[in-house]
Amino acid sequence: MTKLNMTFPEGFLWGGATAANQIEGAFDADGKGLSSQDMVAYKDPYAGEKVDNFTFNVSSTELEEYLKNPDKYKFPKRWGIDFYNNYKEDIALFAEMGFKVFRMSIAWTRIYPTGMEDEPNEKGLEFYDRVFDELAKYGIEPLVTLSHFEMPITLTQKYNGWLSREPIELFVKYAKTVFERYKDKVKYWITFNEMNMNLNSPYTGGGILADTVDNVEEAAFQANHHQFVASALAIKEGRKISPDFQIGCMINRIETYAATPDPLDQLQALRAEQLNMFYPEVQARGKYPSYMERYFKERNINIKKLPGDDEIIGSHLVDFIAFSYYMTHMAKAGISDTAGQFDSPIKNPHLELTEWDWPIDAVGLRISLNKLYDRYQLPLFLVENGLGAHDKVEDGKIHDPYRIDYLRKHIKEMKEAIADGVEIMGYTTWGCIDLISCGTSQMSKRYGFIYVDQDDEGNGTGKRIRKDSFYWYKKVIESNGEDLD
Ligand code: BGP
Repeated sequence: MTKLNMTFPEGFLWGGATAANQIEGAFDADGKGLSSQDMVAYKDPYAGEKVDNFTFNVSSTELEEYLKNPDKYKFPKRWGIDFYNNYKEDIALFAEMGFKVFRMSIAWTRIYPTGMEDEPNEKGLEFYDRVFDELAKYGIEPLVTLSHFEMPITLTQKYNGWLSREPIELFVKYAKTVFERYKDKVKYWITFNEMNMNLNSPYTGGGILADTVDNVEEAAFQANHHQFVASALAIKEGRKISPDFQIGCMINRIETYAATPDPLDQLQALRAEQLNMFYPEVQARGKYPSYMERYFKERNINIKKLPGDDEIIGSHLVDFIAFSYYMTHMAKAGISDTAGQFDSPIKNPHLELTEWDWPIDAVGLRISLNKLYDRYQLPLFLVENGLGAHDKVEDGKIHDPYRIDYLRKHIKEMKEAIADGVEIMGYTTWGCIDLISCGTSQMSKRYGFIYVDQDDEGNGTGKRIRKDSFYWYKKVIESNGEDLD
């Protein structure tokens, strides 16, 4: 047998991933408007308050209350980890690890505070200029998400978010502004983060107040439809602005196994697979897959489309498929469809769970990489993967062998997939620096190589400390994935 190619390609983009609303803080600095994530209040899971670990929705009554009495609540995404003021130190640390790429997002509300202004906010634009220039100093490529689970809260109040068509035009205006401004500084873009998470959390993904609609699933898909059109139109504009742009779509990839060989369980798993693939089907192949017709009919879902929408969607396809990978699910006939949900009601006995009950499945990553590549034959970008854990500081050090172990196993499986023939552009671990959790708003759910001295309530010095995993990842990058010990 000839030797397998088990090495990462030259120029493989190693790095880390973040999102504006989970790191920046400075929520009202320099003209920034309020975003949907600025309105997510912290609920203390240790004080008996119910933390919605999986749906992270905000209701219309909560929103009204938060707007009326903001001082009564804590909103961790308003303070983040103060990347807004600390970006130089943080980027220097990424550079020390040898990052080739840094995934970040732009906060729409820094550029258009309510989404509706005619002119962008220059101060907001300048902030990202500074960040991109700082990255360039170290030769780090930015990978920029235009909308990572946030939009101006004004658009939720006025239009119930992406449920309406109006945000399409406003989003395209915003995309054009940043494409133009940063065309010489940014090459890699993602339009929307994890499109499939609208189903799980219509508020997070679509800015929708779920308690105000009758058919929540229909609303989530309607929002997705508007986002498909907006994404395609943004790609159209992007291509006019720079031929160098590489623009991708993104899903939260959840591999779903049938619980048993029972054909009905297999069918259930196929359904979950189809639903997960629905999004790249539309954005990479350019049309709604036929299997969704039955899905929609059976659930009384009517998607309102305008003439021309299908053509727009079909004419501006993505260059690559980005995805996050954290877990796998199990499917069993008769047990409600879990696809698109974060929570799986059936536990896989072969898998260990994280402290937040997320099943750990490195081999599932290889399976997912193969399936996505077989299906779309487009380069893949693994833009989120990582372990949320409680870290302890001992004598000023953080020993996190559990994180190293998790990442090592996933990187090994990525290597296997490369040997299988899969084309992978890069790997950005989630939360390369500790940040505010998307789902729970906790600081104590840490993913980083860099520890940030801050607690769930925002107290602490904010000091950055290199964890053991920091030195480990540095070696991984230096050796282009050869030294994983
Ligand atoms: C993904 C989101 C990220 C991120 C990650 C981990 O779904 O794109 O924003 O936070 O999940 O989730 P959590 O922060 O809830 O642990």
